[in-house]
Amino acid sequence: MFAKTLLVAMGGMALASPQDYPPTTVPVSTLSTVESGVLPYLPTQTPFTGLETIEGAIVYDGPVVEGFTGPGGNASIQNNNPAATYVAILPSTNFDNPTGSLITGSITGAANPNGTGVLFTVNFAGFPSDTLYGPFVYHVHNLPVSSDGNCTATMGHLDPTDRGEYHPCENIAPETCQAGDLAGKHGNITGTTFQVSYEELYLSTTPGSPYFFGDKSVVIHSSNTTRLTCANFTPVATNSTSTTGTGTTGTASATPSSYTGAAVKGGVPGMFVAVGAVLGSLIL
Ligand SMILES: [Cu+2]
Repeated sequence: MFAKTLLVAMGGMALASPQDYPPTTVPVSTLSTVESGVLPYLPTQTPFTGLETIEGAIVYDGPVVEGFTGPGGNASIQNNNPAATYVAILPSTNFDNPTGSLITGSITGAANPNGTGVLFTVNFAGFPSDTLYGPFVYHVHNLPVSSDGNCTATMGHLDPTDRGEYHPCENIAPETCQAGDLAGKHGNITGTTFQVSYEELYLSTTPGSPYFFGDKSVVIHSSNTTRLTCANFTPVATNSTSTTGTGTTGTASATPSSYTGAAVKGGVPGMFVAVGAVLGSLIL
């Protein structure tokens, strides 16, 4: 409720520019894994100044800074990934989507047979107007979706190098991006259906690795950072040969198809559009 209230409130005010971010006059501090990707540096004041967040994410785009990394430096290429496949199947009810268009589909990540990186297959459908609500982006988030389907519970992006998301990811230098920023590295979602496959070098199928995605979640956002829908990655049976992302093989199961009482679910289409227009393109 707080996040949504903040979002609505911001629609009616001028957006101030961050003044001192990233901070240059204080020692860099690394946040915990759960919080990394929300704010890459500890704020020096409470409440934060010049830095707004919605649903745990920075909402202002900073400038592109070539080669910018967090205190953890570049992400490392993930070698020796064990054979494993994980799929996240979107639930039949979207978490917070007032657009009237149900987003469905799945994303599958399988260890590259050569052990380096992960091969992802994305099959999403049902996106509403890109003009009104896009561009849509998606990320691997730090925590699983809660049992009630609440996408906010997934916190920020998987970000083992604590890069943060104030400065946009440069897709020509994916090692500098947040490991979980799949849209930043491989492209935003375009069109009503979205099907793409790619090799992602900076995620791991090794449980316990800071780059491991198999126990985490995927979140799809609209342009104003709203978390439209989300799903947990779950393991696909190791004897399965399917990596097509159809979500019909193996032992994978979808997150609960229905839920009630999501804490920040709400909003109306008119408000959604108005706020989205004000906020413009944002980093989620
Ligand atoms: Cu996200």
